Amino acid sequence: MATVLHQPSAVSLERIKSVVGPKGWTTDPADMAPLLLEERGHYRGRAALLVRPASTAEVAEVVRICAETGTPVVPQGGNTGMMGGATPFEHGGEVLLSLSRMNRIRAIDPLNYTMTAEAGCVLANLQKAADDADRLFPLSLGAEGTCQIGGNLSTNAGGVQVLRYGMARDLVLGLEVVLPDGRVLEGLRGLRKDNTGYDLKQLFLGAEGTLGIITAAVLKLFPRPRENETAFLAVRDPAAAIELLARIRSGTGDAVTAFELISRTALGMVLRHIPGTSDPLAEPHQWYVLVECASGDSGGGLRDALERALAGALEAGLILDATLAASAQQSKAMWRLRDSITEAQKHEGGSIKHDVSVPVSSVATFIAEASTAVERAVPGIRPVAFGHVGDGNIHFNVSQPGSEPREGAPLAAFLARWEEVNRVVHDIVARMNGSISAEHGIGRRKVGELAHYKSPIEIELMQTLKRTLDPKNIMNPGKVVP
Ligand code: FAD
Ligand code: 2HG
Ligand code: ZN
Repeated sequence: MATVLHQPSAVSLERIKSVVGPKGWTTDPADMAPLLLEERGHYRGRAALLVRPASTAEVAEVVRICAETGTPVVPQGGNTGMMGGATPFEHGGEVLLSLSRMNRIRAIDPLNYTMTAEAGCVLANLQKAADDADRLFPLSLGAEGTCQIGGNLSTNAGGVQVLRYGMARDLVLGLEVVLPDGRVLEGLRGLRKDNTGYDLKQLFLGAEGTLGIITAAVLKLFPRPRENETAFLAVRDPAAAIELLARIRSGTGDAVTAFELISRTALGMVLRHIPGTSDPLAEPHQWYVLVECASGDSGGGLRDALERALAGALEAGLILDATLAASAQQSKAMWRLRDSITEAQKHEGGSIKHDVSVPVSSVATFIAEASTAVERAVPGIRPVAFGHVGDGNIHFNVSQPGSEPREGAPLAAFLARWEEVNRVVHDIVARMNGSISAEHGIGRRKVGELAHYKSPIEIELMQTLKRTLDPKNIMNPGKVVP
């Protein structure tokens, strides 16, 4: 845990309060409590002050005072991150800076296919605003009703449409950032071409608030699809799923926007714990795929192409059963099954997460090897494999043995094996030239793992960047950088 040399003085806190005014700060424990608790309750932090600036100028002035007084700052968006990056440490000497009041869409330029939004805009609101302008903002993830674009960019979020549109990083043309000394890097340009030296915005995308605070961004928009098709498929096994992906991609003219693998264990948990859900297929199967295709053409050709590709896959024995959504409502119900896995897994006792990626062609081997290895390490453990396998990204989250009580000492004993189980899985990932964090980042949770798996030169460069941009180490210290 990071230590703080001194608590911020009452004088510096008063200076910060006067910058944001009475609506912009609180020390009320009840107001602060939800923002001090990490998504799954694994970390509960403390903070000297919760500050909610309303403008870039206010963020800049708060950070300037923090730099001058050596007060650490933790930026926070929707607090849905999974690595503890947005939670202050327990020592209580940090200022928690929420971007939630900076929630204006500053501009939409339909002809430039761009939208300029402040960091605190909730992702779903940006999707809606783009849709209202007959455009698509494609970033999409289960937490989209809560997470904020500033958090999405700071974690370089992935989600379910990376296959077609890329990670959050790929959706940014310009960025406005408050640097750790309080100066503002003004880069809100909506240019597709700009080779004027280093692409500085890339430093802050995925930096999890350790190099500066993102206050606004120019985001890429796309044509709004006219036809969407969703199918829920039972597949023979993960290897068949990967073969199927290649077939559907070529059979539909590369119209696949999402391709999600779901194990029966994961679906079973959803059906058990999430009200109003039901099995979309008549018989249970071990492995499923949720696939989504989109086209700019509304002539119905996409459905025909998808059906043809699925018929071929059925004949080849890759698919065991299939259902295509007949309405937007049915598609939504299928997506609800997928998006509820994280929530459902919480009801099954402790779970140890692995957000990993391997080459798409190695997904099936990874799942097989990792399942065998964790079952050997912890007899009875339940691998819950699912996720964005179209990107080679597997959420390999292992649940406590079903026979154990899901609270008290057995729960604590299972979670105490977190690092040990991580090591078993991450060693396999490393052997396959994969990543130990495909999309959730490093935060506080994986700093040790990063130190273990990244090369010394990569760590050294990260440390050099951190020291250069944040010499006083006030910007989310103790996170990401070993
Ligand atoms: P927070 O949790 O508030 O912060 C995350 C990190 O970014 C912290 O380090 C914080 O300090 C920093 N930060 C936040 N805002 C700023 C800012 N303006 N400037 C600088 N630093 C900042 N993630 C995926 O990638 N793909 C998924 O499919 C996905 N699905 C999810 C589903 C569920 C149900 C849940 C609960 C989470 C999911 N996540 C997923 C994880 C999470 O939603 C993403 O990481 C998201 O991008 C975090 O956004 P946030 O606004 O909640 O950020
Ligand atoms: C998802 O894809 C998220 O649903 C969360 O990235 C995965 O629960 C998880 O680990
Ligand atoms: Zn995910």
